[in-house]
Amino acid sequence: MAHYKSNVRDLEFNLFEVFNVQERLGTGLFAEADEETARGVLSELNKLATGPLAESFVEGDRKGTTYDPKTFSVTLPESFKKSYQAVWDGEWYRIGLSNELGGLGIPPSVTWAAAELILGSNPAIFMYMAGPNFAEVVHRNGNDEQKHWAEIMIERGWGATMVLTEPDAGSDVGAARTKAVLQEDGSWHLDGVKRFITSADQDMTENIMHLVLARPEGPGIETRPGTKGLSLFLVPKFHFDSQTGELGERNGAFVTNVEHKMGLNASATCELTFGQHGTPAVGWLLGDVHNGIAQMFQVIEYARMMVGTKAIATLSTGYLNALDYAKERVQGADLPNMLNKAAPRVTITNHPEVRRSLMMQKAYAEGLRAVYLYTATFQDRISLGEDTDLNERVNDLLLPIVKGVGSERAYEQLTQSLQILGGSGFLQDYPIEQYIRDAKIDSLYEGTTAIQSLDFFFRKIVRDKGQALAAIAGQINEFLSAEGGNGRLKEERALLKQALEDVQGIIGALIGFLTSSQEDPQNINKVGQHTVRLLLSTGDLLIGWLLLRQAEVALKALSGEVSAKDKAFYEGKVAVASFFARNVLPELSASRKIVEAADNSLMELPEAAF
Ligand code: ST9
Ligand code: FAD
Repeated sequence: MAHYKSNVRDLEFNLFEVFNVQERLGTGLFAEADEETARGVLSELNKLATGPLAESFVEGDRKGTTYDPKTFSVTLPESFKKSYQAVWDGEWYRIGLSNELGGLGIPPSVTWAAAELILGSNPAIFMYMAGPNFAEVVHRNGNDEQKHWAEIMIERGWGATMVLTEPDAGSDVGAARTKAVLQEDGSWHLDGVKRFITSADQDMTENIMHLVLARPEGPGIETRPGTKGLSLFLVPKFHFDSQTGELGERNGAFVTNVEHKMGLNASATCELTFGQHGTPAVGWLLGDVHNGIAQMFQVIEYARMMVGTKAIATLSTGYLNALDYAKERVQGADLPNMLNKAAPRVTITNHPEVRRSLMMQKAYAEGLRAVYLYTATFQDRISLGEDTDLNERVNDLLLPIVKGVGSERAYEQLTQSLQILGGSGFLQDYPIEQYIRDAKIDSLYEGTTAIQSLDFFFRKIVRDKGQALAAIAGQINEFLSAEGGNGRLKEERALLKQALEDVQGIIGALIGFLTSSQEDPQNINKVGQHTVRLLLSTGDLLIGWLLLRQAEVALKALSGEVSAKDKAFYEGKVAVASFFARNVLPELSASRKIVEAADNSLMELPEAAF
């Protein structure tokens, strides 16, 4: 049986019972979609994800990609290509597109819920499907001719890449040296070596459009350092007819190496060399404007949401695989009978430590799912033009949480999923070891966790002057004062209130260090020691809050008639919210104390003492 265990019930619960996405269906850009359409998308895609897509997950890992240095080309296992074709033939790439480019007119929240199914089943497939989504960015920013190229990219099913990283420019994108030299005909010749480029070659699409950051050179062009001196160029693998898309000569962007990785082996991670193998690498400036980093961030924002959702999808299937195993595995007697050597042996779900671990996995898997879908509801509102300024700020604030917290907690909890299987978890007979290897990358690419945390504090809180943060704190306070849940969740609400105060306390302390750094510049290092702690603490606060919101909905449902299956589902919701509030939220008080007591001894220690 295929490895993937999806959770469509929980996706639908979030969409239609908690966030009430149906209220926006049938309006504006979503005029053509209703609840039935949305449920239909999830149900159809779920069949594909748990079947044909999941089937090549293992072979994609064990066989991986094959690189031929003579032809600079990458090939993929046949089974993997078959899975990719299945999702392409179903035209599922359309769900992420705007109506103008052939999208299905469903809201981002439903799109991301659907994306979870592919990302949990076979994430590399999703990544190879970047073409249409990246075409959307080309269309949004391009000149008229490039807008047509975007349509060609979608019609002809081309692949696409985002090309930033170089050996000496990883987190520090602004250190990039690849240059683009202006030619007389208005095109540019790129020269340089990029590394770690996802999907830079494959044998599934006839062409690949590389979206490349490079430093422009030419008459009248001022060379500027850092990210602001980078422009975005469109560099196709094959030249093509601008009108029809018919392929022409090979362009001079060649894959010169493919990395051997810990996981995600079906996804080709390539060194991409421009203009150094006898053929010029010809590119075109996107939109005829030198605004590369801002244009690339339109891709990055999408990709960061994707990476967080991928991590969370993997944690969810990891947890559900562990749960199934635990329900079957018989080992030892239960604790009250531990001294009775003749006591009946029980399934391991009867051991408190196994239960504790399973409940923690459930809390993070379901809590983080709620976080990314909550984030997507702001994207829904932006699409409908509702209070766009504030909703964009809130979406921006939440992205590093989806990406940074999603990836860190998923990896951490996946090791707990493996633990539930005992020694069997270490074997390739079960999918969890692959999940762990495949998910580790999520805290690294698209900006490491440290980078997410700096973005969160300096850009999304300080530069935003706390507007987005205040909007979310306002929603949490509203929840706290609403007194729902029939008085059942009183203690948990008190814990949530304390958690909110603790996160606000952490932020207050960090802002204090930042302010005092105007007098003593070293004080900013106190901030830098604790931004990851802040990011993770805010993630726990949001998870705690959203699980309690879910519990309130569940309690309401339980007060009426429900099927036996739904009864168990809703009881699980109440239990997991209460568990998280009691077992995790109190830890935020300790984090606050640690941050408030921060000093710079760590930074003053000589390197030799490490
Ligand atoms: C990578 C790819 O790792 C990994 C895999 C990709 C796979 C893609 C696949 C996609 C799949 C799609 C499939 C769809 C299928 C659909 C089917 C549906 C079912 N927000 O702070 P400053 C901008 S790629 C927005 O001074 P520094 C802004 O313009 C490599 N914009 O930065 C700003 O100007 P201003 C990823 C932001 O100190 C300007 O940058 N690499 C943001 O110069 C300068 O800002 C990384 O992510 C933001 N948050 O540079 C690098 N931040 O201020 C990580 C900045 O005027 N490093 N801007 O507005 C960083 O992010 C650094 O912080 C830095 C610092 C480079 C930005
Ligand atoms: P470094 O930047 O050298 O970081 C090393 C360590 O230092 C990290 O722990 C980091 O958090 C920390 N650090 C660095 N700077 C700071 C700072 N200012 N403050 C605090 N800590 C800091 N790139 C692309 O352009 N396109 C792709 O498609 C792509 N796909 C990838 C696929 C894979 C499998 C991999 C491994 C990478 C991919 N990347 C891609 C590159 C990826 O985005 C970078 O690896 C990532 O941004 C980190 O850069 P780095 O590896 O150079 O690490």
